[in-house]
Amino acid sequence: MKQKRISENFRKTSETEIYCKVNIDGKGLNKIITPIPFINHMLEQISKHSYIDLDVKCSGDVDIDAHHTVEDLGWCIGEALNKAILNKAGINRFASLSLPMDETLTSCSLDVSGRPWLEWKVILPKEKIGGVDAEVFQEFFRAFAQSAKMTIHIENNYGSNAHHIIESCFKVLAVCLKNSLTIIERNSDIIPSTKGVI
Ligand SMILES: [Mn+2]
Repeated sequence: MKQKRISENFRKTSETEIYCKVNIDGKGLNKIITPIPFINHMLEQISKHSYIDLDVKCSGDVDIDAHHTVEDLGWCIGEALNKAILNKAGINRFASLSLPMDETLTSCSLDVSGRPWLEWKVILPKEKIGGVDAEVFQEFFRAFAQSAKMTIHIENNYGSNAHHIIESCFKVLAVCLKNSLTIIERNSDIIPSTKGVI
């Protein structure tokens, strides 16, 4: 029987305490508990549109600001995902997509490369979104790319509503995760790299 693509992660620092569990071959079920409602809304998007089951329980020093909590969430979820991906045999590996959300269009290209990289071409037209400093969102994606060991390029092509712009970034990442991590059955024992390892 195939090994399940499930993992758990726990991380505790003086700033945050985070537990998360991912199941790549899930149904997009999630239970997200963080001190920041807008971030709950965004993490639910990741789970729902990637079909990755995601449990998150997080507390953090949000009395200072959301920075540590949001960044550490990105790190913790990315790390859990990297563990759950196993040896990457059979996965599509690459995904690229433009995702509309009303007036907004955002593109993501993703490579489950084993090499962390974030290109972030997103300008948010408000200083705060859902009560969170807009600059913190890039930290989430950077930390996620680092610990998930993925190459991720996200570009907001156009749009005017700040909520739509950032939500479309999370949604397009989710769909690219789904597409890149899907296993091609007929090639499920082949690692998609000429190096033989990723
Ligand atoms: Mn929304």
